[in-house]
Amino acid sequence: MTKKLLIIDTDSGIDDAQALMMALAAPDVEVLAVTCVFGNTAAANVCQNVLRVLSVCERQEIPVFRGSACPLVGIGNLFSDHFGGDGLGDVMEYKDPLWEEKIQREHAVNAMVRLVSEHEMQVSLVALGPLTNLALAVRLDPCFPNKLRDLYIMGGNMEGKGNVTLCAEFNFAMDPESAYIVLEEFICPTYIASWEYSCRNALTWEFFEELIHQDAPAARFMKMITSKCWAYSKEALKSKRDVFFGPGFVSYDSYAMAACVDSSMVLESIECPVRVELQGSIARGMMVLDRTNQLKKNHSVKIMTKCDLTKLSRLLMESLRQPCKK
Ligand SMILES: [Ca+2]
Repeated sequence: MTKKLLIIDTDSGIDDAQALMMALAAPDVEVLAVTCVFGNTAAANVCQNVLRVLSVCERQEIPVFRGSACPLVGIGNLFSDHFGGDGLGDVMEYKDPLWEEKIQREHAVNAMVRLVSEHEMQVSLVALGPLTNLALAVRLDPCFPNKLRDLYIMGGNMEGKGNVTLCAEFNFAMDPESAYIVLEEFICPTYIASWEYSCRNALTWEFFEELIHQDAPAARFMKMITSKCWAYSKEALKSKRDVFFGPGFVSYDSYAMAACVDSSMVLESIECPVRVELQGSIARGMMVLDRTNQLKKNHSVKIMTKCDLTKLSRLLMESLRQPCKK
C-alpha cells in the first residue's frame, strides 16, 4: 500500500508535539516535512521543539523547515503562555547548541510549495498553528491549493466561542488575515477541527494519566513536558474551556491529525462555506459558518462535529509508545 504523504505545519506546542507523534506512529503515513510557524511560542523555539520530538521518537531523518515569525499584518508579540514560554512546558534545561544546523536552509514556505509540486495531488497538509505559512504559499504559487490532496486545520470556531478573545480561537486570532486567505483560496478538500469540536470531544483526566504513564520514551517525554504546565493541572478547571464545556483532557491539535491519519475518525460533520471576520471590534478572527449560502461562495469545507473517541484514544495511546519500528 502506498503511504499517505504529510506535511505538518506547526507552532509546537505540547498538543502539536502529541499530534506530531501521532503522525510518526501511524504505519501508513510518511511525513515529508515539518514546517514551523510562530504561535504558541517564537518560531525559533518551535524549531527546537520539533527537533526534540523527532529526537525522542528517533525520527531525525525528517526535514524541519523554519517559517513565518509573525502574522501577515501587525506585530507578532502576542505569544500565548498556554504551554509555557518555550511552548513545551518550560521544563527543559538542555538546549542543543547546534540546533540551527539541523534546520533546513530552505524557507518553510518554499519547501511547502516545492514538495507539493513534486507530489502533486498526493500531499495532505495538516495545519496546527496560525495559517501564515499557508497564506504565503498560495501567494508564491496560486496553484498550490489545487495541487494538494487535502487540508486539515486545527483552528477557528463554529459557535463564536473564543479562547483568546471573546469570539476568536487562538490560531485564527493570531493571524486573522492568513486564516481568511486560506479559507477563501484553498479550494482543495478542507477539514476543520474547531475549538468547540475538540472541547466537545474531550477525554477524561483518568485517560490522560494512563496515557503519560506508559513505559516508553515518548510517554516519559510527554509526562515531563506536561508536569509543570497549568493547562494540564487542576488550575485549568478555571479556564474558559471548562466554563463552556466542563472539565476534561483536550489535546487540540490531535483532533485534526487524527482525522487525517484515519478518515473514519470523524463520525459527523457540517459541510458549508465559511469566512473569517476581519473587521469586527469584538469578533475579529472569528470563523463564521454560512449554512444558508448568503455569501454565494462556491467552496465548502467540512467542519467536524463528532469524533470516534475509542479510535482517538487508541491513536493517542499508540503515539506515545515510541520510538517504534515502522
Ligand atoms: Ca498548535
